[in-house]
Amino acid sequence: MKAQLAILSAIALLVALSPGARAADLTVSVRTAAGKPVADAVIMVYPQAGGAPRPSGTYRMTQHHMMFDPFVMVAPVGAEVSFPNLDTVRHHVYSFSPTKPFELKLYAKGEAPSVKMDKAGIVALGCNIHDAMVAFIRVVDTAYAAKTDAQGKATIHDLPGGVASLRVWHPYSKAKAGETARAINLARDGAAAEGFTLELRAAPEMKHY
Ligand SMILES: [Cu+2]
Repeated sequence: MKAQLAILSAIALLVALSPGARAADLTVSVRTAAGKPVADAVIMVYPQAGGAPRPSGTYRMTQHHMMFDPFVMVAPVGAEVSFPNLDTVRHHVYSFSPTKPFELKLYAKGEAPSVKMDKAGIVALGCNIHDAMVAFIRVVDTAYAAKTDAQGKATIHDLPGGVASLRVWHPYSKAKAGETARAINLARDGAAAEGFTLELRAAPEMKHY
């Protein structure tokens, strides 16, 4: 009898502690007050249950037609980001951001120097030669991050259930440090949705974070 009880309470404990065999999907939509979809907003979820990012795949910030592509990149801490130059002109990529100050001195087409993003934060990019070239790398310390598409939407899959902090960052958001946050409580499975309204400033001249 005692053994049976022990087994039963062990099972109850396991069920209570289980992060859930299934997980939640969260879709976040971001709009301006006027209802316009906001692309390139970075959605970050920090579940109380944790989850650290692992760099995988390739992270490429190309220079093409005198522009950076993508405009906003989400990269996990530890990611090695390459900066391939696809233009016939030379570029000189730099960042003054405290998250990762660096400089890639003038380099030509076909070259692709890389930089390791070793801490979380914002890395604003510029080109010494072409002032109009601007882009951002948001280095994240959560496994659950994505950026919104042209419809202003991003879906983050396989989130553990429970309490989490949901953060939204956009390079031109008027919020403090460009970031808005709220606490959410995710069901153990199924789909959840959240919406944010951001006030954006007009794409400014190069701003150094
Ligand atoms: Cu350039």
